[in-house]
Amino acid sequence: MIRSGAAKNIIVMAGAGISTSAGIPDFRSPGTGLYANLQKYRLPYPEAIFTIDYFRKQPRPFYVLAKELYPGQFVPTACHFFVQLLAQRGLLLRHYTQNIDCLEREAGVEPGLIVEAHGSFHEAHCIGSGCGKGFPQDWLREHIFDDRTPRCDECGSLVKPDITFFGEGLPVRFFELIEDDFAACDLLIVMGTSLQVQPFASLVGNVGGSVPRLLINRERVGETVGHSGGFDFDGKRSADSVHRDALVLGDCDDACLLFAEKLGWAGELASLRAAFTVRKGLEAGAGAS
Ligand code: CNA
Ligand code: ZN
Repeated sequence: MIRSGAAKNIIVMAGAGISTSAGIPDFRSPGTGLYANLQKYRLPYPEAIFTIDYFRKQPRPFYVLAKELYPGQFVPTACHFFVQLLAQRGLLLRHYTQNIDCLEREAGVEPGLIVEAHGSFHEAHCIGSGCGKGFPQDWLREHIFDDRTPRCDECGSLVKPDITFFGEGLPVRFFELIEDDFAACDLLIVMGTSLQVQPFASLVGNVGGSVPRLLINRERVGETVGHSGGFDFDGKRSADSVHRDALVLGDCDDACLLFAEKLGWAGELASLRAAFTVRKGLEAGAGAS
């Protein structure tokens, strides 16, 4: 479809799995996922670390974790650069990510093409009722790296980066764009997500009824999301004419490298990765001097 020009409004939906090879653990992979490694924070239950009510009472575990995961310390993966290749060729309608690591920005994808569905570290606000004062990213970053809990200078309440916790609404931008984007989509690629978090997960059902959907993931997921909108890899629910779901079970970097090769883009993908390394090296050099 990409080669023939039939797909030119591609939406990518991504989750933590596209960043695990960068060294950022996902939530749910057994043994290596964040939830499996949160014992040291003595949480009442693992998801508490991203739950707004718990955060109001106990903000430290989140801030300790935020320091570990803070954007800028990791290198984008083959998946991120593959998305940037789609963008460079004018084929990317939008990249919807649940990730808060900003690695798609780091890979060069322009912010207008990205929807950070669960927010990001780019801005921060006071969560005191009736306050909501905004704070710049650098200020927040300094607090996180100095192990100081950020507090509002107006009302003394906690300041939290604008990442979406359980119990909070998604960013306005998400709701502003989904309707038109998914109506215009002609190929959906879903990578590295367990599709367990709503409303993100049910977006797979928002593309047109015959639009091809590809899942690249280590495990088979998304067959029951939404009412009838979930994947139908075996064609059990669909007539032959609309059987349009495909599954690549495995590592998403491997799959993106394979796709790049099949599309004749392998050289470009390698160049993007090399250019990133050079740029970071120059930045580090400039910082040191
Ligand atoms: P999840 O629930 O942890 O699922 C990750 C999925 O990716 C699982 O199905 C894994 O099998 C799969 N997976 C992991 N590594 C690979 C790989 N290399 N190749 C292919 N598949 C792989 O994570 P979701 O993103 O689905 O959950 C939504 C949460 C996770 C969002 O709210 C994120 O904010 C949150 N999160 C983000 C990050 C990040 O920003 N990098 C890290 C951890 C969690
Ligand atoms: Zn305040």
